[in-house]
Amino acid sequence: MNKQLSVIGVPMDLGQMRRGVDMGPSAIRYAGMVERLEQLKFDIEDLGDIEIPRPDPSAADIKQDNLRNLNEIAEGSRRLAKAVDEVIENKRFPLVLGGDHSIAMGTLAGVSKHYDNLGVIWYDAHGDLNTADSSPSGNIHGMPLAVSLGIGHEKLTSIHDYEPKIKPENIVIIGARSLDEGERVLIEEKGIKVYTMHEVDRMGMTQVMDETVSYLKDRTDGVHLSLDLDGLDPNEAPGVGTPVIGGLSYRESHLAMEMLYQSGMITSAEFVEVNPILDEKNKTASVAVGLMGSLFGESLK
Ligand code: HAR
Ligand code: MN
Ligand code: MN
Ligand code: MN
Repeated sequence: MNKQLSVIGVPMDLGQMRRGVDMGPSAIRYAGMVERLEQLKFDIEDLGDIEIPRPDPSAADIKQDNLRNLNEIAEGSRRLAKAVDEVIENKRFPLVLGGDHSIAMGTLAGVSKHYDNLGVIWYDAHGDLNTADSSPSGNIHGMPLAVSLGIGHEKLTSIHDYEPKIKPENIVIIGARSLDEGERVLIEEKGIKVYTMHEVDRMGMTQVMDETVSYLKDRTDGVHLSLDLDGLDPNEAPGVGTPVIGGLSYRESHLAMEMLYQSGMITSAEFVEVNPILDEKNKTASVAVGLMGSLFGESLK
């Protein structure tokens, strides 16, 4: 694994309605991320936070075309893509801290141009495969995976001047338990690999990760982990804006991260949707840092 790591915070809260998720990067840092990773002998540089434009309260287009804050999110994503691109250019591993999940459009835009076949592990209660037409909310954090496939508003799909960012056959979704009708259609149509909670319950996380790793190993030349903390159960990760009961446990997630470390395949990562205002004593940020420890090679031996 690349031991040179660059951290980028993205205080983005415009992709959804709950305020506070813009403080996610601070909460994760406060939970001891840098110290934890330095113990694992990483060379860490913290690049600080990307500046996110604030919406003009007088503007009429705050929710234009069922795409709330479209222009500000597109601009923030462009800035993030540029920063992530530079990190990889400098041969370092980008670790991105959210912020709501809309930031994945920018992260993937910066990452994917460096690979012919970027794999994506989408660890999430949701599919984030909506478009303006299928979205029940107009919230862009429910759309970044579709956008990265080149499906959605042109202002989003064209971020960083190329599209699509990823191919459907290079995606694995893990932990899904809240999929909208349009998302199910897209999953079926595009043949996207999904391990819902049903599969996790039946097969166990060991088999889910074994299959995920061998599936991606053959077809990809790099793998991005996009981990939405709401993939975990709200009992263990309560500080998220859209909690869904019946989620992955901390232990399952910890095991998944360890198996990804052992696979050696992860080349970039992001941890998103930590909202300290909705949290209990920074529990969710601490869970995120714990999972980073496992992903980056902590072991008991
Ligand atoms: N699917 C719903 C929507 O599009 C809820 C999306 C919630 N999204 C996240 N990201 N928290 O996974 O509005
Ligand atoms: Mn998500
Ligand atoms: Mn989610
Ligand atoms: Mn362990």
